[in-house]
Amino acid sequence: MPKLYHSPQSRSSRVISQLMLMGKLDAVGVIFVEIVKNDGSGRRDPKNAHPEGKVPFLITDAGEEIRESAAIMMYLDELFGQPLSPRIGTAKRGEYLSWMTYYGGVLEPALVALCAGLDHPAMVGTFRTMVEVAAQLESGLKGKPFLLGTELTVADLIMASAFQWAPQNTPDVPAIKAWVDRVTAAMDNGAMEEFETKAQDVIKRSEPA
Ligand SMILES: N[C@@H](CCC(=O)N[C@@H](CS)C(=O)NCC(=O)O)C(=O)O
Repeated sequence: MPKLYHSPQSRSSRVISQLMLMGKLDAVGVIFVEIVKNDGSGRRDPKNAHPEGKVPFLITDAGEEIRESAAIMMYLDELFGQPLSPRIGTAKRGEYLSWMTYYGGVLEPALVALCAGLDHPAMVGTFRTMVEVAAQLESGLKGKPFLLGTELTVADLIMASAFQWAPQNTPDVPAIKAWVDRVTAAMDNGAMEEFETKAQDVIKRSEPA
């Protein structure tokens, strides 16, 4: 059984949402770990196998280590028969891969720069800003409910997660707001809340005295 290192209300939560949507949460061993938060609270958990103490982190049945949310989410989708992505080799797979890597390669840096109040020519030249990200999203969503068309995919889960955490950063574009709401509505939010509460309890109980 693959092992997933998870910390509640973090970037690994979207992997849990994905597993729930695929009905495969029981097929993965989830290990709850603490992480250091941006405000300095928390701690690096010695249980966490991630080389930098981050989450998510996945160890496959073959013992291979996978880091980065996009890689983990694509791996799990493929492992369980691709219920949440266009089949490999078919139309739209390229578009799917583009959004998956656009998330970590463009959206996250642009969003972090915005949150940090960073306006540097090297950052803008390399990644652009959330203004361009919003324009790309708006054009990508034109005439369709989800990024790839009528079906929700892992690309929607990872791209929308940025705005589910920090709704104040959602671009003020009706089509983007409606899409984030649609992705949220497709998720099992009740089960997710219950799972995160349980994870928090387990972590609290295992904290060093
Ligand atoms: N690019 C990575 C980022 C992972 C990441 O930074 N995760 C945060 C949780 S939201 C973390 O583990 N922080 C703990 C730390 O930086 O020590 C991914 O998407 O998987």
